[in-house]
Amino acid sequence: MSDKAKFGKVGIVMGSDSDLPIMSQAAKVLEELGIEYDITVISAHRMPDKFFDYASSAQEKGYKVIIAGAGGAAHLPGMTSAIFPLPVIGVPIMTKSLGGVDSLYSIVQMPSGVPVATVSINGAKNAGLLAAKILAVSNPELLDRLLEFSKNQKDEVEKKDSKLQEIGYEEYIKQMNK
Ligand code: RP5
Repeated sequence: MSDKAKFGKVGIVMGSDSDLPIMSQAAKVLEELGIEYDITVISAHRMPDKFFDYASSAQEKGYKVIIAGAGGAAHLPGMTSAIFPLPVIGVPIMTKSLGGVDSLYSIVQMPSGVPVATVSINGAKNAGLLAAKILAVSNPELLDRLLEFSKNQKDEVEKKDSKLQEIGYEEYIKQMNK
């Protein structure tokens, strides 16, 4: 077993390659934490047969969590949850016409009995972190990595505040806009 495989595999799936710039943020954070994943484009609407194969074979292929991103009439996460028995995290993708509220409502308003853990519009990084937290329930080593991740975030904010105290807000904003 590879080092990554020991935490369990995450599937990242999205409805279109236009979702990739956002969905890649989930991949990036899983990579940082050393979690095995794969990332794929499968449209529930444009290729329903292939989508069904993906969702119905996912558990036997070893996926423990699926992160599904889609925009507009975003049925991919909900339909994945209808078929795949383990946790599904939905990422509503921002849309040009309705700002992603269409995606958000399509994903978050699941009927009782078929849950999708929905993150914010374009919240793919948090989807990756949430998948990691789900896997960490039974993986103390992964939990340690998540604690380290949180500590690094805290250090970053503290560094920024020290700089603000040192140079003042006007200079800070000037430097931000450079
Ligand atoms: C959804 O339709 C996809 O998830 C994407 O967000 C949206 C638009 O797809 P494209 O027309 O860019 O392929 O299925």
